[in-house]
Amino acid sequence: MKSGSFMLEKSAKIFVAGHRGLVGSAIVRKLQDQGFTNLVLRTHSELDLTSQSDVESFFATEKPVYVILAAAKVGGIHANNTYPADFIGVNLQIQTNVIHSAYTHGVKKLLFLGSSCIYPKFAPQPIPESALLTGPLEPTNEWYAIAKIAGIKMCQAYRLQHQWDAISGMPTNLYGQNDNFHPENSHVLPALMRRFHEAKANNADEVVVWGSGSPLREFLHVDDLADACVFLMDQYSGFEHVNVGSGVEVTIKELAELVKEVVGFKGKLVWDTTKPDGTPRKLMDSSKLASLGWTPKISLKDGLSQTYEWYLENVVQKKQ
Ligand code: GFB
Repeated sequence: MKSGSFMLEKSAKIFVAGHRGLVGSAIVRKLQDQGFTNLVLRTHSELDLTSQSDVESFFATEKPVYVILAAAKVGGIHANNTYPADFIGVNLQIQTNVIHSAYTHGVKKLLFLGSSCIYPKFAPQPIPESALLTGPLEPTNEWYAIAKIAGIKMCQAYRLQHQWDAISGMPTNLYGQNDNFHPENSHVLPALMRRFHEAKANNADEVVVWGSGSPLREFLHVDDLADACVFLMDQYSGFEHVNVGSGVEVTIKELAELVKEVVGFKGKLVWDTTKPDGTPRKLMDSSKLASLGWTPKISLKDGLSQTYEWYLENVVQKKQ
């Protein structure tokens, strides 16, 4: 199957798994903006994706035509390190159930989403798709990474054996509305946004930031990722997974300064070096996606401001 051989019909029944999360909710917004009218959505309490029998009967009854698999157990460096069993077990269950049932029940095409942590800790930078399985993983997130690698391989195996159109997209570190702002278990960007906001509200003098500040991270706004997902569903039908990055990386120190500025906190930063740094750098090589014709649009500065506005309206005001 070649790239560009596919066009999504606006009335096609599309199951977006994980539609309440950061990624799934952005994909739903994007599909609705683009005029897709037949989305199938299930909350966690309506459909437990870790249950093989529930997922089987959902597919048998609903018979979606396309699937975007954005449901996953996700979290930042601390959560990954603290709940390794959940990160490998829940993710393997969800993706195995959804991919297998989607194939069995005649889904035309499935998009599986992973993460940049699938790559070796010391992969060449920027990281090309071909770096997969070329070296040891970063220990703080190897459980999650192994699950995601299994998902990519499952899509590839079903394509090889059954000529089934399952593709994989590997986003870099994401942020945006509907993110998890938990103080310990979230990713760095929402964690810092909340900490700076609360420090400002409480007139605190300082904010604690984890690690050394030197790791580099690439950040992509989730609305850009959602746009890339629809693009891939529409345009790409290849064997290899596709990196989805912004090409823009900052040190954690630079990120902390940027978030501090957006929030308007005037105090100082204190570095807690007892906390892990994780991978030193993970900049995606997204040239394959660029060569297919997709590039991101939202700058980190704009994305941060939008996310803070959303946080103020949807998290802070709702608590009051
Ligand atoms: O975002 P984060 O948790 O994920 O951490 P990873 C990125 C960097 O920010 C690390 C530092 O160097 C952290 O030490 N950091 C500083 C903080 N302050 C904080 C804080 O308050 N909270 C957090 N969370 N970090 C995750 C993986 O790795 O990235 C997942 O564990 C997934 O599996 C995800 O792949 C995209 O980029 O290190």
